Amino acid sequence: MGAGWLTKETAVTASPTSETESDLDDPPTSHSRLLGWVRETAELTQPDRVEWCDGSDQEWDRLTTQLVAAGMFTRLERKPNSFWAASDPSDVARVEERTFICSRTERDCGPTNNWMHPDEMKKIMTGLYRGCMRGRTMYVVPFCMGPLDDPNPKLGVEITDSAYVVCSMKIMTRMGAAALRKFIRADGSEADFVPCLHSVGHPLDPGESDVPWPCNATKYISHFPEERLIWSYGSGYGGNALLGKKCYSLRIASVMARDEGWLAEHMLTLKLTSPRQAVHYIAAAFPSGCGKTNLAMLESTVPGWSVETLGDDIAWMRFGADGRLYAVNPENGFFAVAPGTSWQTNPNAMRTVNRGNSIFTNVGLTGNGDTWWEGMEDPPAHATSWTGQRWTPAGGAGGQRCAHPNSRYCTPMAQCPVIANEWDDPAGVPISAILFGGRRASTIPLVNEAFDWSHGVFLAATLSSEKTAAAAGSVGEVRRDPMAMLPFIGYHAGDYFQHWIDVGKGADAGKLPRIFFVNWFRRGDDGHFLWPGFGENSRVLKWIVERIEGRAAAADTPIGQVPHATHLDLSALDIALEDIAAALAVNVHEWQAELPLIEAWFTKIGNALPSTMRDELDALRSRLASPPHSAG
Ligand code: OXD
Ligand code: MN
Repeated sequence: MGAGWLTKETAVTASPTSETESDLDDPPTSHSRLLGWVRETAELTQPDRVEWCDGSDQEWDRLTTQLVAAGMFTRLERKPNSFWAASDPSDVARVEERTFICSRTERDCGPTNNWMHPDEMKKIMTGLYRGCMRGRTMYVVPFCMGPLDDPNPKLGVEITDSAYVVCSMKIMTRMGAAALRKFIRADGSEADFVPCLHSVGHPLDPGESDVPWPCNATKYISHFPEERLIWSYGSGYGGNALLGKKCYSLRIASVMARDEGWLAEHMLTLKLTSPRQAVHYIAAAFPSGCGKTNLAMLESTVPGWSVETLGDDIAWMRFGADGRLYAVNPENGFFAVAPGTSWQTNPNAMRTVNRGNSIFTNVGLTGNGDTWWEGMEDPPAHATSWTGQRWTPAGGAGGQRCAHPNSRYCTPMAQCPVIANEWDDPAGVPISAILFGGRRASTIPLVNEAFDWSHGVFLAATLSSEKTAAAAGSVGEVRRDPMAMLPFIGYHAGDYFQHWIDVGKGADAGKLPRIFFVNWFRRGDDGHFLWPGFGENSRVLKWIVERIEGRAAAADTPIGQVPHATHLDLSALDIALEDIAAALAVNVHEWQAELPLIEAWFTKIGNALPSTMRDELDALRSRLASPPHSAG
């Protein structure tokens, strides 16, 4: 044990592996800020041992074996190197009401986030962290968001007491020794990094046995934007615990992006190739649980058009030297909603997870050692549900589900069969179009092109969607979710809208991505979906690309440029034309009913609402008062 790593009272009680001992005697970096923070954290949290994670396959094997022995993981017989886990039923989703932006002033946090003064939050959480790792291992997990070859890599270190988190971080980020090497720059100076402290908040007394999913009823997911610091306590699940994802790559990165003139967004990125071999890169923002992964891996139903994947959740977009906006996906894996994923809806996701090396949380476990969830083909005769009960296709006790609606698969991007070659290129890909979309049963047409950048920012800033199970709380309620970033903007939403406007103002308008709004989820009067979605969305992508290339028609409506059914390629699509027309309809009365809701939303944003957004709302109101002929 290296002097100073742990206090005397917290001497190692278990017998660590020889690598672990040498890690502690001889920490694998000379980065003084990192070493100081690791030492302080160990003193505060009092773990039994400290382990530096190197991200190796041996480390994965050792930790997954330990997790199987501890009862948290079950090794899957039918998928290589893959594991099933079930969380505590109280720890199944991001906890938005326990997520805080601790900017120095409440003003900078804005009306859409929870705020607490950083000093107050640190006092509360320091109290919670004191001794919180007793009886456990403290893992030090260096990681990089985005390609390791980036000349200016975005580094982080997660300190966590959860081996489940370590294994998940190996999938989701460039984690371990390769990332740690970037902490000392070529000139010998120390690189910046985002410290991310995580504890499940479940210390163990001597002799106390662990529970399969340790967590704590008290939860805090706290961000200190000025310090670029993240503290999380009490949850082991998803975005609450894998701190490189929502906490770093969206909430903290959105603040970095504001300060440095770029965009950190909740967007998938895909590569679309036309039969003429023209390549377009498209970024698309949808709220959690609205099919980003399905769109990112779509199998086109239009002959000759193909989609390759670059990312399914987050895009960082910066201007290149040529004035175009380039996107990089900071992640290394997919952490995607499992239910609804099937050979029919997303065959490429099925192929990706079948290659193994994956962690499944809160899905069903079949009798033959495979996974199953609602929406997948071929239900097993019986399974263990995510709550550990016997489940059969007739339903479990009380009709319970096999998989939790927010159950997830966590799987490496590199093994996706349609991953684009450019996925690990630090230069990113030039974006031709940005799509925004929500889940709305009415009002919003299948596709709509914004008149220009500022109108596009208005459409995005007023995006609305029915809530899904990705966040704890009521499902189905319509809420405004600007740019699909409501839970992820790390500062004042009004300032964020202004930042989007400024990004457009500073750019060459001809080189900016065109902005489109889509809604795959519109329903007819009897409740049926008007548009089949999934692979058929390629028809909408085709129209979008042809618009960009100046080859597709649209009608001017009060809300933007919307195709008629005849403007879309509907060949070999067996759907009633009335349904397509209804999916595309712009009903003035529905939009008039939307105006007071947008007003109320803007009132909530308050004084920081950019005047451009008010001007756009006034312009919409007057266009609705005298609609062009084509709108109904
Ligand atoms: C996610 C989410 O996990 O948005 O991607 O909740
Ligand atoms: Mn997401």
